[in-house]
Amino acid sequence: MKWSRVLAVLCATAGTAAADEIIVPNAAATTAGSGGYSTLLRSAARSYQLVVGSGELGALPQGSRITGITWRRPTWQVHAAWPGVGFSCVFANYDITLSTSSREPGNLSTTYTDNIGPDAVLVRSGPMTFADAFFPGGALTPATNDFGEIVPFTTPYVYQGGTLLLTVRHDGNNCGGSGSLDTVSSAQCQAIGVSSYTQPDQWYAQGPIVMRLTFEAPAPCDPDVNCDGAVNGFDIQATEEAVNGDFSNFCQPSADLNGDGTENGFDIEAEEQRVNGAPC
Ligand SMILES: [Ca+2]
Ligand SMILES: [Ca+2]
Repeated sequence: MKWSRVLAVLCATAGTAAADEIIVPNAAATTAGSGGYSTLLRSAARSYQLVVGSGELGALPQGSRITGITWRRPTWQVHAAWPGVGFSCVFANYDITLSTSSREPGNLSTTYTDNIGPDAVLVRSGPMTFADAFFPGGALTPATNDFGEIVPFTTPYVYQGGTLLLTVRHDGNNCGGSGSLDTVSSAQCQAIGVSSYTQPDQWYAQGPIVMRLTFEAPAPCDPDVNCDGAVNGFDIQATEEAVNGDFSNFCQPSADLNGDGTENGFDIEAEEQRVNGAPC
């Protein structure tokens, strides 16, 4: 293997975005809840919204791509795994939207559409199957249950700082069973919901259901995008090529240099500015 090839491999490995996780509320990582809500796994239609203040999102770097979500069973009493080995619960429509929130925690509108910020992304929609021990059970407070399997997003949401708003709407499941999930309070979190898949108004208070988000942090900023040890016009050229699909001279995992979720001319512009001395 040529040395240049070794360098390229090392560079690529170092820059690969590893999946990371954040538990919200943060305290839930070490604190079991004292209750549970079945809104998200209810047999009948339900909708749910949770706003999270930036104070709970310190471990979610700006520019992170959120790629999945999961929750966990409560522990105020022992709950079995849900839906249980040999069982399967299918929701025909299980729609999850992430966005910023136009309202701070404590100030959500009871009309859920008023709370959704302009950057909303429908991160998944359509049928969702929960089968076997999707959400493990068996633990009792002060222990916590393991989080469930990850519900993957088909379109990631890029977090750009500030509040985060989760909106989940489903039309019920085919198994007739509801599964409750752990709740832990935080002054930075407020949840509301409604007993419908479609009703926009008159949402009422809910407990903040503990969630764990899976995300890919943005690659550390290094303007030497072709990994030749220098920062110059060749890096701009390599960025242009990468934006056009040719990554042969580009050693970072993504050409989304400005972290807006797409690879385009703005990333070439960002690289030009960095080569000319702009801070990363
Ligand atoms: Ca370079
Ligand atoms: Ca970009």
